[in-house]
Amino acid sequence: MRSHPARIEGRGLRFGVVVARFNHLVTARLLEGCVGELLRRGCARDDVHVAWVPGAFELPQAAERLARSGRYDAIVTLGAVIRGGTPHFEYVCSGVTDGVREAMRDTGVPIAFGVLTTDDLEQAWSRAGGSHGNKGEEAALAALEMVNLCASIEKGPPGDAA
Ligand code: INI
Repeated sequence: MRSHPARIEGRGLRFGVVVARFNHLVTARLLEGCVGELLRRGCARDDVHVAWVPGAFELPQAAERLARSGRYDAIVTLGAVIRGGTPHFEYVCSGVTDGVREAMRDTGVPIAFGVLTTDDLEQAWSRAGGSHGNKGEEAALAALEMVNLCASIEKGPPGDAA
């Protein structure tokens, strides 16, 4: 049996990061976490390109454009959808989750989902650098792992002669 290694290595890779301006105090912290993780893993600062969009609903379109440009090894989407008193929350949540999934499926480029969907602001804060970590960092790690896995799948697992 041979395994594809789970590698979290960013050297030489280029990332597009799309971040929603809505709830920007939260999303700025997700962005900080995401970029920090990419740099810690060896990415060059100039190889991380950030695009802001109005809200989470717009993330899929920008993510798809970045993916289709051919300039990036992976994309990270960052947003914070916080439940209000109306069904709007559900529409934005399903729009962004379906949209990001479809963009990844249609382009074949790894697109990490760093979008918080929480009942209140407190839950969002705790996941943007608080007691529940920083989901921006987690999304960066997922993107890094998927890029490396896709590359390994292309060339075969280590030691494979075929
Ligand atoms: N966008 C968010 O990113 N988070 C939210 O919590 C949110 N709420 O609650 O409405 C939100 N709405 C805006 C939406 O993403 C679009 O930008 C807007 O509908 C214009 O298309």
